[in-house]
Amino acid sequence: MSGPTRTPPVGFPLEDEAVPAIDHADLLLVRLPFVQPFSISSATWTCKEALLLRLEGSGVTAWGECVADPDPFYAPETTTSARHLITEFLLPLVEPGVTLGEIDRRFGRVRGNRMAKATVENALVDLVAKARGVPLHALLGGTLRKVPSGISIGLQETPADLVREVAAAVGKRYHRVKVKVKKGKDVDFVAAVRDRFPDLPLMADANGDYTLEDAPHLARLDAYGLTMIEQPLSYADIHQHAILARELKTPLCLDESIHDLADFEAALALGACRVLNLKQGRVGGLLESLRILRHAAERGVPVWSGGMDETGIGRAVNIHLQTVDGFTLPGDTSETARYFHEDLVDPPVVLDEEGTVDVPPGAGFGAVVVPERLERLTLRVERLR
Ligand code: OSB
Ligand code: MG
Repeated sequence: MSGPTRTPPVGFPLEDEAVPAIDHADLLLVRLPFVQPFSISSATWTCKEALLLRLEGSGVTAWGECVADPDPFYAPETTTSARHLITEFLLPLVEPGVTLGEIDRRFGRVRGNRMAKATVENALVDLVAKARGVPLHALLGGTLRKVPSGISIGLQETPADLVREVAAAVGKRYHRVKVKVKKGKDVDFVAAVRDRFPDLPLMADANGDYTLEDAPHLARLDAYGLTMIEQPLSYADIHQHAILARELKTPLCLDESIHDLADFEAALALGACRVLNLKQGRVGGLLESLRILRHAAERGVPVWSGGMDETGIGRAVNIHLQTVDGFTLPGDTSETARYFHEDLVDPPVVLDEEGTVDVPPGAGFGAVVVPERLERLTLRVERLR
């Protein structure tokens, strides 16, 4: 049996779904070259390297994508740590016939490692949905069939380069633009974008590059009408964000610091954030995301869906989740072509004339993994069961 858990059952229908029969479980490591390198304050990536969990059973094939990177430069978890957790601790807890709520309670005994947990949970939810022949959003109780778009633009060499990238995004009709900032690449860059696009919904993400001593400098960003500043301070901090929040007019949003509902409650209680970047792959998956969404909705706290440059598998999951009540702002939901020349799945995510994204039709996460591309982009396959 599992150990104690902090999260009691909360009555989402998803919790009562039973795990279908599983014939095979495989872990794949895939690598997709990026169209252009993506830089944040703490890392530069030239490709997306991701761990995928494939479950075959009940006549269907289901997938879960792990959002951990090969390196620990955004979050402590890595593809290698996730592989260890999945093979040694998480998958052994998965038994057919057991409900997803019970799996979630069992996973509660394993501390942290929420990216690894989300990988298994995502695959199980996809398996349940496909075995029943229903789309993911139906299991989640989502009502929207289109979700807003948003783009996260990586660090650029010069303000002029950034303005050019933002102009391209505006031309594509992205609903809001996020720009990455770091020390030495902040005020001038944001000012240049704001000067060219006075009314654009615009925000900045620092991925933890600043300290409290930078408060007066960060306060200069108040002049540019940003909707929020995301994770200005350490990936591990909540308390100092609460102090910084009192020094700034611009609302703070947390990303890295929030691993679960309890972290979110702590951040709200302290006044450390007024907005949440919810990445389902960072908080342990869809059930925890539903809990967080409900908590935020009850308190009127704005939430948007972040992204982790996912392949079409994780990207589709994020889109399905955004059909659920509680998301109040456009997220980092961008079209496939801005990341990859070629994705693992078809169809790609595209923006329509209104800059809106359709929820993929079909069972489970909806898009279909193309075998020939999967084979070409796979570095390693490992059969676990
Ligand atoms: O901080 O939100 C972040 C990508 C990788 C790691 C961290 C972050 C990001 C992004 C891009 O901002 C989100 C996306 O386009 O999927
Ligand atoms: Mg972020």
